[in-house]
Amino acid sequence: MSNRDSDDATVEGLFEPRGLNKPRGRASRADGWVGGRADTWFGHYRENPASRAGADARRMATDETYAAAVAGTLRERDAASEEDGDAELTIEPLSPGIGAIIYGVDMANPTARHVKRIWNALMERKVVFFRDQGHITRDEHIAFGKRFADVGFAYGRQRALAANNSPPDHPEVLRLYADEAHPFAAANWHSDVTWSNRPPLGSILLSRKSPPVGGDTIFVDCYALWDSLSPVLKTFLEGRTAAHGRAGHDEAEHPICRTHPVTGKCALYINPTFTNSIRGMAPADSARLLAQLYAKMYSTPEHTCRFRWRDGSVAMWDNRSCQHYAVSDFWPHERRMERVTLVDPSAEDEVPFWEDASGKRHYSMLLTSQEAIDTPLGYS
Ligand SMILES: O=C(O)CCC(=O)C(=O)O
Ligand SMILES: [Fe+2]
Repeated sequence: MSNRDSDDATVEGLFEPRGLNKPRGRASRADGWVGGRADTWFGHYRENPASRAGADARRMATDETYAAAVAGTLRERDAASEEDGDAELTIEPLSPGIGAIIYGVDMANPTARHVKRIWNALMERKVVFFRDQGHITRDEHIAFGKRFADVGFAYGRQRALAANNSPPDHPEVLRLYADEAHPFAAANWHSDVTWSNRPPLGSILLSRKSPPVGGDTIFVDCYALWDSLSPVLKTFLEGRTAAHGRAGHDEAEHPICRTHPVTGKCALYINPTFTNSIRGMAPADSARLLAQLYAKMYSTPEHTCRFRWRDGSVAMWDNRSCQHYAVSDFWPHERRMERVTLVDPSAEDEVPFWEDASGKRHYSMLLTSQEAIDTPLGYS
């Protein structure tokens, strides 16, 4: 693979076999701990500490002082995140890169300071969790969501779907209930509602009843997924779009590198649940590249955290920077979840976009009518 770092790689070149478990080049700090992976391909670059620090991996490999500074930053960050500096809250990372459990919050009565701190933690950690919130009512659940953004219907903007799984008096609440007679879990990797051009900003999922074992939810950091692609693949994908949804029904075209409206970072924004194809590629090439990307995205535990539910536990995720997967291993037990869905009050930020080097935003597009998107067929 001589053209590894050049800009002229062909699509075919991206898939040349690289051989299994062969050492490639000089191992360096910047390569982190990833070696000997059987699934390594050209698009797998580095699950490296640099990506977690937002640092320059190449410079780390050659500049020891710089690498030491990056190490210092990470040490400090991991230590600092254990304590908030605000005696009321404790923030405990669930993994180095994604997820944190926040203690000291009563969701029925959060202070303004709590709200600010939770929001900042959410932007940094992509998903945050709370324990022991089973006492909150549905109204309090909704009110908590309104402290951060607008609260939408069960799937965000789509009123038509709300009736399916919402209590009649609370169309904002989505019930995700499973038991022996009704097995159900969203056991597929996804970001919510990417068949719409206005997917939700995030969700706040509360466990009303958890199984005694199983039914965890896994989250993956989509910034890290983007960061750890090879430079050639990033260049190839940047500015490209993919179609999501069901053709002719509810379909939207989104940037593959989605710029986050708050952090400005790029998240890898495709998922095997809703994404159909990469625009501008032959169908076979698109299918192959998506398959390779998914293999990469969902086989990197370094970029994930896994949350074990208890009654009253809560997950609050940023739907723009992470994806999730509910593990369907808990049958025949009961698992009763209730979700409040956040939508972005800013019309400019709500629609996904990729921001190019000149600061211009390239927005997602509808592939069907707005009406079709807003009255979809329903997803089970
Ligand atoms: O049940 C879960 O853990 C997650 C369900 C889900 O995908 C969602 O609420 O968007
Ligand atoms: Fe979901």
